[in-house]
Amino acid sequence: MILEVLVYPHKLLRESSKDVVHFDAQLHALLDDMYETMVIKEGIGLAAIQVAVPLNVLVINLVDEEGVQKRETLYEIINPVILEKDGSTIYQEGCLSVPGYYDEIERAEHIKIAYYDRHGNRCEAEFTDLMSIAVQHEMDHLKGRLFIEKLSYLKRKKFEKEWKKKQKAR
Ligand code: QAP
Ligand code: CO
Repeated sequence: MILEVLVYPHKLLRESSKDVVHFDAQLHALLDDMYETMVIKEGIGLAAIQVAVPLNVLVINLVDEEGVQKRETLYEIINPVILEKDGSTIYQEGCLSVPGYYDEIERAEHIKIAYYDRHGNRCEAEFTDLMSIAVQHEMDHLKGRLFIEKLSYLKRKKFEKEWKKKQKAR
């Protein structure tokens, strides 16, 4: 099922999400719906709060060198915690909840996380490059934070002005 993706400045996007307790059929349905929604909207990452579900659940599916999004490379990440992070990298980020806007954001280059898979198995993984950026971006959603909050004061002001103009135009 395709879900509605909340768009900035929806107030739910500022909400902190809660840990998943039951790794049941309802969670699996949520993960499947999030995946379907992300792919159809041409996203590479989606947090549950973006579809109005305040749970610590995210899906990430990068595209390969040919630009193809293969389901085998899908990550379903539940209740993640950062164990280690280091380095720094800058990337032109976007977000399905802030459609049409992209800007450079600085994040840790490398992270190590602990999380659970859909069956409740505890996992650990280390990420660099785009996957590291994507996990950090999506984990921010779980705390109610959007990438535009990391912009400098002036860039944020410019963004707000452009966003208001765009809202009026639609
Ligand atoms: C988060 O972002 C992310 O503006 C996922 O019109 C960002 O999937 C991970 C999208 C940067 C890694 C690096 C954005 C689709 C998708 C738009 C997305 C749009 C259509 C964003
Ligand atoms: Co986002």
